Amino acid sequence: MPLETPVRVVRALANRGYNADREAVTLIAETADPAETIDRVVEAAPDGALRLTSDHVRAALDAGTGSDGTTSRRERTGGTTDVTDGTTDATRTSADATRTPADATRTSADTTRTSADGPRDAAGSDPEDPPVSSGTLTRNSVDDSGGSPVETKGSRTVGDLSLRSVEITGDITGQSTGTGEYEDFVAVFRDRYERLSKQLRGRVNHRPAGTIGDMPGGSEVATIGLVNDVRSTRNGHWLVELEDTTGTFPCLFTKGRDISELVDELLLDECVAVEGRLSDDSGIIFADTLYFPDVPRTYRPSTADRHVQAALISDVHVGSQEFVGEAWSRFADWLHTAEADPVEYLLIAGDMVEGVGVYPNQDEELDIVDIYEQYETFSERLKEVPGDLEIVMIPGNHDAVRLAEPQPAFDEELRGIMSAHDARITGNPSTVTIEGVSVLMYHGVSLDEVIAELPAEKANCDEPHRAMYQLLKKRHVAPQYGGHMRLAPEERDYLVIEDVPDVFHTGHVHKIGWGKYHNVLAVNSGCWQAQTAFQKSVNIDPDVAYAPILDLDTLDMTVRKFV
Ligand code: D5M
Ligand code: FE
Ligand code: ZN
Repeated sequence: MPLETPVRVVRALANRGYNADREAVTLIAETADPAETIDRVVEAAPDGALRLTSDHVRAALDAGTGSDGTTSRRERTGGTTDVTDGTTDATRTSADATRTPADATRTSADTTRTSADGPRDAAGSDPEDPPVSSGTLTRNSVDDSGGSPVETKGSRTVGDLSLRSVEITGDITGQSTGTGEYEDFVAVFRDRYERLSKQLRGRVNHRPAGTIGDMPGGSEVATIGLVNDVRSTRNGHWLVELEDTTGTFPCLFTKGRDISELVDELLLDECVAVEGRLSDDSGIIFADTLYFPDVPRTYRPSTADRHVQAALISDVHVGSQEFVGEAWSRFADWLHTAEADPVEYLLIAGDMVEGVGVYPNQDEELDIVDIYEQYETFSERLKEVPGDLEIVMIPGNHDAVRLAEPQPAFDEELRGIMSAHDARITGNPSTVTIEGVSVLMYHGVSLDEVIAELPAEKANCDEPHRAMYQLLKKRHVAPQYGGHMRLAPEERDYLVIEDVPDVFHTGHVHKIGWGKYHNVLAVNSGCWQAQTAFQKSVNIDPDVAYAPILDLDTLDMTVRKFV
């Protein structure tokens, strides 16, 4: 492997799951055999090190140890590296409340809006409960009647800061106990079962799987379990195996009945209940009803006591050649105008930076190759928005934290780089309660899986909010283990949606989509990265430079465009 240039060294390290500071890269590039040096440095690096320093390189060169040094990112980070504490100081004051806009006369190009009595979204909706309103930017279902271009006048006035409140719950940061061992997987699935089966227990009279076979043939019976297997039979029926803490039991969904269509919605490892009749030999349940933990239809979200708004964004991807810096500045400038006075909160659902070594050949499209420089530039970009904004950030799959979910928040070093706004930096997922409105923030890697596995009318990439409805229905942000989504087994399943949120905010798929599911507002927030070569090759057409603005007093949404 020719490794004569620092960029190649960065790429080779990234392939091993490491970042390195510039001096370390230079030291490696200057050795006689950089490939061999990388092997040695990787081998000698302390467990859990995310970034290699010049000290690591020197120590490895001095020790003269040699080995093959191949360690996957997953093995290396398997649940033991997060040590930071996500608690934030409630008494803080705004760092820079008196900023004035760089260019307050700019106008935002366009807006689209929805309201509670907006367009009815009939296609593919939950058959029992049509969503109240929903929208995507690519379909003509968007009601833009109230959304003529708005002139921006005057500059931002900061209101009474004492009215603000932000509370964070469900954050893994500093709580990680997992070691990646088999027992941890047993523990996390047991916790998932305990907490989700509790939500189903009131609805069915279930029996432990291990005892169902002892019941008389023909009995009415119910079972609650994690989906262990879904298989079609030779006759076109579906065999679904459910597992609880006592064993597994097969349930047959006969073809042609309404219930068999629900099998399409099942993902492995999600928790469901099945009710039906036991076969004569007590070996199988003929399923009559399938229950998901779901959100109660009667759910009534909380709202703020005053007119105040939050901007919901994600996928900024600073460091990518496709990062749309000018559009970002237009967004930041708009926030400095009087029109944006009610916007007091900014939520960022992951992928702050492009990262390094995330996808094959990603480095060919990097504008900034050093991960720390990427965060420094992101921090500069963030300084463009008003200093009084309350900012909440979670990491995504491009960020420099462990990839496996739940992801802990940025470590101390990265917090130091992004310290300007005194942002609340928390794990993925986290629930952020803003003036009484609970917002479940999750980056959204599992959406890829939900979209790939489910029929298009239930989940597709042009309507990401439909995939989010499925996660709400399953009461779990990433039900299926394996595939794209990597699970870090912890004592507790942080990915269970224990309490129904008022708002569910995700990103990752780079498409805007929003709508209400049983009165919960689901918002997927688009991106600030123009189409990449990879996205072009697979026909992903991202929604770039839109900012969903949420009214916290009504839970209505306005999507603002800064293209
Ligand atoms: O992901 C943005 C979207 O694009 C998300 O739906 C995954 C998909 N994506 C992007 N690049 C790749 C590669 N190389 N393989 C598979 N899927 C990909 P983001 O996390 O922002 O890159
Ligand atoms: Fe992204
Ligand atoms: Zn992502």
